[in-house]
Amino acid sequence: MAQECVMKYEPVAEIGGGAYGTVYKARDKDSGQFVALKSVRVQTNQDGLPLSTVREVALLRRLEQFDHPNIVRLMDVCATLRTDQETKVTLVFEHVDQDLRTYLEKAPAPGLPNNMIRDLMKQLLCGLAFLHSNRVLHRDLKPENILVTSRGQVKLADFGLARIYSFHMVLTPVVVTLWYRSPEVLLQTTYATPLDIWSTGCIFAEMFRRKPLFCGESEMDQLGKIFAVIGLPSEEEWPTDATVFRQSFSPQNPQPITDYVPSISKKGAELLLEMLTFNQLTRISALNALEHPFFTE
Ligand code: 0RS
Repeated sequence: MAQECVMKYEPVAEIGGGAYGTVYKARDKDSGQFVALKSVRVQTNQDGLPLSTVREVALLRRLEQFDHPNIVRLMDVCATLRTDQETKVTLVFEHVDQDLRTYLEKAPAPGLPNNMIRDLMKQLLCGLAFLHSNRVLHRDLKPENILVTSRGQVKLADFGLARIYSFHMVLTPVVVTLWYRSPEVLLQTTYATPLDIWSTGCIFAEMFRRKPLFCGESEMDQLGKIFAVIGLPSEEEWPTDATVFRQSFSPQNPQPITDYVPSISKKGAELLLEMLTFNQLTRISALNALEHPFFTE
């Protein structure tokens, strides 16, 4: 890692804050180019940075080698010693002007045309298939961290730093959105790549609706809102290691998804239901979703 590269950039504006710390828009003093700087504080000892941090940064750099069109570019990583117990790790990303949340809000009524949704979804799934094929989970996919360039290119941001974050997260309690969280995460059972497909399904629905599909205010409320649409899973489907009792929810049958996403096509509704499948083992994968007839209709 470069020892000191903060001097190379001058901050322009704060882009956002969250559990991870703060992201800044900055200007590269040499090239004049805009970048997005994300700093994370990590605990250090005599041996330097924790191995987990070194591994996560190494993984991000390995992914970078592929130059995937739907992943935000990681341009540089810097480490600055703050005290003998703390190091500031700064990740330097390419800067993208817009996030999907703003992009959807700006779309004139009646919302995004179908072919645009199809194109955005295809790119989102391409980026996700790439991460998953490298055994990387995004874990927190939402419209705020899906970036859209002025040419309509989708780029995934804010992934692959789960272990670096954990130090910072205990220090800065922030409200994290539950709206895109999968049932297996809400039930605190084992999870894997399908968790990102659930989030993608929620985002897919939101592209048509122009408002979120499941707006829960707590984990239980979020699960209740999900089951009100997909139905309460059967006794057999309920994970044996779930920390929440199935009896806590009232029995519900699956509702027609078109009641919630009226403007979706028939093929689109089929794909959406395959993404919003309770059982993570039968939920569609990113690669299979890309093969879905929705993309060729
Ligand atoms: C109203 C909540 C929203 O260029 C944006 C960028 C943007 C970036 C960028 C590049 C690489 C990140 C950002 C990044 C890194 C954590 C992140 C968390 C969320 C998003 C990006 C992250 N508020 C206003 C619009 N907004 C999101 C917040 C934007 C708008 C333009 N360009 N990020 N976020 N990594 N780590």
